[in-house]
Amino acid sequence: MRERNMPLRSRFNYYQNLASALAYNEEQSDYYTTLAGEWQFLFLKSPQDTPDAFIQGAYNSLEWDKIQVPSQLEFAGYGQPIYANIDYPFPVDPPYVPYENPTGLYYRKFSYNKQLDQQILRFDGVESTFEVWLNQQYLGKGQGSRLMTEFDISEMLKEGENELAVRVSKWSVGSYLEDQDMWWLSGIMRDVSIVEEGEINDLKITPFSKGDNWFIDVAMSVETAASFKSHLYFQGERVSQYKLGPQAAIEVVDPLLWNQETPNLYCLVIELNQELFIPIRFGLREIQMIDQLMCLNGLPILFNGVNRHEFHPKKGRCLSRADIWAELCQIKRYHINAIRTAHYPNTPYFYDVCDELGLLVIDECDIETHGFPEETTPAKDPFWQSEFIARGLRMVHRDYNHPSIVIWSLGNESHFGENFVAMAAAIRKLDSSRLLHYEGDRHCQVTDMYSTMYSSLAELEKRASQKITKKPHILCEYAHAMGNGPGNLQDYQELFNLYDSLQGGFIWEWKDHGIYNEEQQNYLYGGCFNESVHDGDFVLDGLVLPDGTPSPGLLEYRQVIQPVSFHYNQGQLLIRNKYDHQPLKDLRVKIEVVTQQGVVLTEEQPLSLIEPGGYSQVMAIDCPNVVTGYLTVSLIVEQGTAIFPKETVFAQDQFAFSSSQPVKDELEVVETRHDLTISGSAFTLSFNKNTGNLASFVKGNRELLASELAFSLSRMTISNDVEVQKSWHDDYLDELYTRSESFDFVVDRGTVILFVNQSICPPVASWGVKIRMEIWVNDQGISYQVRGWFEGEKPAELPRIGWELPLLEPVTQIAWFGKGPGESYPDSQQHTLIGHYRLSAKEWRFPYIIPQETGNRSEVSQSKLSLDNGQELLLSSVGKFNLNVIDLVKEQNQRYRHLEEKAVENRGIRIDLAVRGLGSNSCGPVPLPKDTVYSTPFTGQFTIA
Ligand code: IPT
Repeated sequence: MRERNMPLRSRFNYYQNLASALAYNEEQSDYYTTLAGEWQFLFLKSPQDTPDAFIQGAYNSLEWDKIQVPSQLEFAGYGQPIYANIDYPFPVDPPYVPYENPTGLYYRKFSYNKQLDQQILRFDGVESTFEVWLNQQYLGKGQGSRLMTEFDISEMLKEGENELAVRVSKWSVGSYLEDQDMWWLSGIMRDVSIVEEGEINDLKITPFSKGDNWFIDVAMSVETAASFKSHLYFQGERVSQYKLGPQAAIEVVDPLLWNQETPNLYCLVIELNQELFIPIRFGLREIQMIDQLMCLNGLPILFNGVNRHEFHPKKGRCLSRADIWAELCQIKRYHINAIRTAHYPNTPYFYDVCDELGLLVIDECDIETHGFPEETTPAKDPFWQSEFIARGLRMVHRDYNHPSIVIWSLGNESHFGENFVAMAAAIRKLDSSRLLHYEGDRHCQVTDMYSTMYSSLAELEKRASQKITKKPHILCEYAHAMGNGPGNLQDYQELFNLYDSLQGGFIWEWKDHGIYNEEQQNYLYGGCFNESVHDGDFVLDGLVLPDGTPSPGLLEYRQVIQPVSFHYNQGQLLIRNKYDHQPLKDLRVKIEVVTQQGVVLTEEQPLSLIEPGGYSQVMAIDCPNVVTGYLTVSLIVEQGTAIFPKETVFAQDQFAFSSSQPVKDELEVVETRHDLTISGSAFTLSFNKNTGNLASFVKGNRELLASELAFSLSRMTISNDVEVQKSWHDDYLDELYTRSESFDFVVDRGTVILFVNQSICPPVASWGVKIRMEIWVNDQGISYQVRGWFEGEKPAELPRIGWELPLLEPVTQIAWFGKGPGESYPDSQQHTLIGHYRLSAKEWRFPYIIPQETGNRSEVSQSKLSLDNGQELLLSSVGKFNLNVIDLVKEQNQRYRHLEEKAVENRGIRIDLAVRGLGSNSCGPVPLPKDTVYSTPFTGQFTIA
């Protein structure tokens, strides 16, 4: 018997005219006939029980049930679903499967009138194996549940009535490669169709650029060397015409590029004899490794992704076009920009929608052998090699033309071995324009990125800061969304933002796979079908319920990945567009201030277009009678789209609000290579662009600073620092070097907002602190908003976290609102009370006989420091800080214990976010964990004026 399986190729369609070609919906093609609908059906316990009449083609002698195609048998009432994560629910005895093997015999008649020379019978997905007979003749078999199988039926298809019979079995040798964590289901669950074709059998488009010019390579598989008329369309308009041979490279003039934010799609329509048209959509984009980062058109990608299974609570993996469209619009609405097709190639229409909406796709092959131990894993067994390669090539051939696919994934949870090496080589040979992924390739032997699952924040931070892998790192799965959760999304996102090499991740997973139970009106999970092997509710681990209802976890994800950042300080608001390509437009700003008394201000204003990466103007928020409250800023959609309906809250944030004086003063800003100088009527200050620190602050024509306002971690040790002092000394905590990693600023009339990233490290070691600062300068002062992270082999505990402000003149008087009047530390402050205090610098410290740290005042929110020359310095915070006035000379000499008594003291001010407790470790325990300062991420806010 000759099998009629077609060679591998991309999936495309012929159309009867240009208009239908451009509509890009195969259902509108005269050369596409779906065989979906009602079929005759017989359910058997095993393929071995197949009646002879079926094999002989005596279909009329059988008593048939009915079934819809496509559908899943278990959802149509035939057999039971089984939910198992890792274990195979049948004996692991490859390549055999048990006699008990739920099997469906499908049969239908259809009438057909041939129009063209070639007819192909196409199956988009059948779980897990099938054989086909057309008009009593055997066509061949199919395997690889989520891959396309095509048969050339040109010779066997008859004019008029035809008979098609298909035998589908749930278990097959292929099932050993399909052990994904999901329901085991079966049946013809994707479309079956007949497509008619002209002489072009395959068509591939590969975009590429040279400088600013963009081209596409067009490769056609055609028997003659004919050339074809072709038309290039963009948004329904024809932009050029070409005459193309089987291999051609053509330039796309005035190119508009494709990316996840602005998914500009072109359509090339090849015309054959004015009567056949093949449209292929493509996007101008290149995926490349640049400086060890995965880049799309030159810009590093940050995957804010989800793993998505195809699942519907009433249909299993059999999704309609409408289901897919709605689900992907929802995914985009939550600002998710990427999908890993966990863990198999999806139904073809999925990729059309991703191309159109702008979703980056990791297309994953239908291979998972989780239930095998490492020693016997199929990845290492030559028996399976050809099937590994075939599955990889079938995926890449089928999906080649989709711009949304940026990465091919070899599969999931199948250990590693030669078969993956061979598969990767075969894929690379076929397509070098995408990157390769496989999490099981722990040493990146064949993959372009290091990929892990569920890595802890500490693990990620360690790998990134110590540059353990040369290749970029993604989390192909993280944040397990089972039940209530996941937590820490903000922390992951901050790490992704902090380290270039962390290129984001894919939450596990999009949707709960609960099966809807009509009778009880609830959802069923593993074990509910009396499966002997099952994994219970582990199948309910999505960001949305089975019906798509968003969980709080999804709301959290949307918040931490929203493409807008809001910046607020003392009555002024700035909005930033974090998109790389897409402007923010058609949005209005809604402002609301709420206090204990209720909402005291609601205001809306239009938002002018903000370019990608750009900022709004600084907006003044005037709410005069409010002392403290909360400000909520929302961007509301004005012009609805399929993704964002009108009035959707596009992005939102909230800030502690305190009313302030309106900014009046115009500022003058001068930037040089080294400095940024800002002058107002009352002050001039400058930042050192190399360190990112405030380097000069001139008030009333006199300089205040002796040197830069710098981040610091050390203090003089106290008698109770017995256990920690040696390591702190060895860690050079008092000798930090500050480097500015980036220094950007926005000037808007009376306000300058600086965005400064710093890297701060001691000598000898390679640990350090990463600081992200937002500094607002206006006539009210210099206001810092800071976030910081420690990286590398950092000390676990620290004396303090804060800043030191070295002054030219000594401090003479200190007035403050906070705890006092005496000094206080986290574990010794019961004797102090919040109040307004004033002390002279002489009274500030306690005269311990051995000089040591003293003088901290906690929970300070305001302070006025008077200097010897009569100048004043004001410190304040909407939160609270620790304040100290120190003797810089003594502090700086402590390392070598050369305690020189100098005449001038009190020249340093500390603004600390955290200080360590005292403990009694000179002869007793160290401070309690709650009073210990750990090298964990921190945030803070303070204003200097
Ligand atoms: C990981 C699987 O890849 C995924 O399919 C799913 O099972 C997920 O876990 C948990 O829900 S594998 C796991 C061993 C990390």
